[in-house]
Amino acid sequence: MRVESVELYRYAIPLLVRPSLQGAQARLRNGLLLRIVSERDLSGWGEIAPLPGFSKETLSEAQALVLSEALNLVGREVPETYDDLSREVDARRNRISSVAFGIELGLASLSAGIRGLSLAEWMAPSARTSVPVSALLSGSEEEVVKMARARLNCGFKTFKLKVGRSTIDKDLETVRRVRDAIGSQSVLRLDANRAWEYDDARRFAEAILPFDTAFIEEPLRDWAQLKKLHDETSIPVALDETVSELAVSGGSPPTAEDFSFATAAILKPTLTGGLVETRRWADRFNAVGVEPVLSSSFESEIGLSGLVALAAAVSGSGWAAGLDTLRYLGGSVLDEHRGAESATLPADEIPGRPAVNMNALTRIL
Ligand code: OSB
Ligand code: MG
Repeated sequence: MRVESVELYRYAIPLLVRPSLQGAQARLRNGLLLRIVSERDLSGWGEIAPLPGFSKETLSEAQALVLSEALNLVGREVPETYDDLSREVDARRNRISSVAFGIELGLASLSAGIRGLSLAEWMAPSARTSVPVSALLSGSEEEVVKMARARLNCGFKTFKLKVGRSTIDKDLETVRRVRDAIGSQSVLRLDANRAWEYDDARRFAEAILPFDTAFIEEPLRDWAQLKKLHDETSIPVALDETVSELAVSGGSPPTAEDFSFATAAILKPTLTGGLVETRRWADRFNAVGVEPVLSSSFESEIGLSGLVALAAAVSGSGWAAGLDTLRYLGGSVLDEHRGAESATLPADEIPGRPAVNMNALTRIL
């Protein structure tokens, strides 16, 4: 089956959260949707949405590359299997992360749809059929405590709280109140987005030990001190920004093995080289005992469907994925906003014709 045509659309949706202190100040989430159409009028959708403050590339850089690459797809054979896609990726190593993700997702969805398979099953026959999601808590102390209770009542069992945006003492009080709200049976994760110098991180790490946190993402401004912090305090740490940096840096950067002291590695395919490369990172981390945790970069429903599938394909142990982000978008690219409140996302849907709201999009190709 060959690719007959490609279409490219732009969206802009209000973003209701600030992903990091240093990062995006933007109030709009801007991105591109790619539709790859094959013979028999079947299609696969992909999403290209660099996240300002986290992505290396800008949206206009990504757009220029997608325009040329998308036109190259026309007339080409749709990859039959995941291994075919993986070989194609090897043949073009120079792609930028968000573009790799979007094109691979479009091709993978098209191929899965042609074969009547869910995207997760197309990627891995042993994939799970649904993915548990971690509730993302962001906002003022009162807001996150209220949100934690509401999410607990929706069935969420894992919670991730952003820290490092206030004083350490205020953060500690928020952690205490959130732990109190979710009870001792829930899993609590923290994310500091590299907020602290070593001494502050160490003080925080020692003070939160009684709250039984599963891990803290990126407590330190300098990743090179993570192991020392872990060794001195025994706090479980997770990598996030560090993985994205490794994934897009040249030369001979540290490898997954250098981080075997970590509990988890947060993997965001829009930032870590696309679907195929991210799955390789998941395998590398799994091999050294670091749990891969798939996570979103505030993509729309189209990108999120790919993240759910990849999470279902790689996370054998069933840890919750960081995919509770639709709720922070003040709009949708689909006719109706759906699934934003559920603690588990289905991974067994066959990619068909997503109900994309064409009125919300601007066509550029
Ligand atoms: O810091 O983990 C982050 C999304 C975009 C950019 C950075 C981050 C995030 C998330 C995603 O927090 C949600 C999650 O991981 O639960
Ligand atoms: Mg993080």
